[in-house]
Amino acid sequence: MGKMVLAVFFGLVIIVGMTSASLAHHAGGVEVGDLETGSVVGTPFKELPVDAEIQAIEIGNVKAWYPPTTVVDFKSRTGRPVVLKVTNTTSAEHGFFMTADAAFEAPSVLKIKLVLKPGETKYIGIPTSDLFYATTGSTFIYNCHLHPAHVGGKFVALGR
Ligand SMILES: [Cu+2]
Repeated sequence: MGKMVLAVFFGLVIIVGMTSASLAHHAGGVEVGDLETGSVVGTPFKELPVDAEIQAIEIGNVKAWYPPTTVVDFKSRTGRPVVLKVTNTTSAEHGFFMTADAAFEAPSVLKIKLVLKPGETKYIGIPTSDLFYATTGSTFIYNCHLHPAHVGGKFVALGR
């Protein structure tokens, strides 16, 4: 009987844990994860098209996020979240930091920050509401918060 109660107790703990995880899920917001396990606003990354791929590259001594400009066209778009695939192709750790262009910065500004190990790929899901709430403009900048000399780029939300 004692064992039975214990089993039920553990069962409840697991259910409570799952509920809070799924609540966090449906609350929306920017999500960073892997293709196989990650999701944004409840939709797995593998079911969403990738809007842009951004890579940390090294040419000689120059470190850069490539391409220098990423454009996503919102004119003919449904409300699905924006999905960015970021890959570190180099042999050192690099940071990906994306935020609204300072000139258009709103009080509750969108800030995405992650660190990629050498060779690592991550998916970033951004609900369109988060993207547009973040700024009155349509330009975001991305750079590496680990290396000041690491050349960054610009994300343009076209036609919003
Ligand atoms: Cu870097």
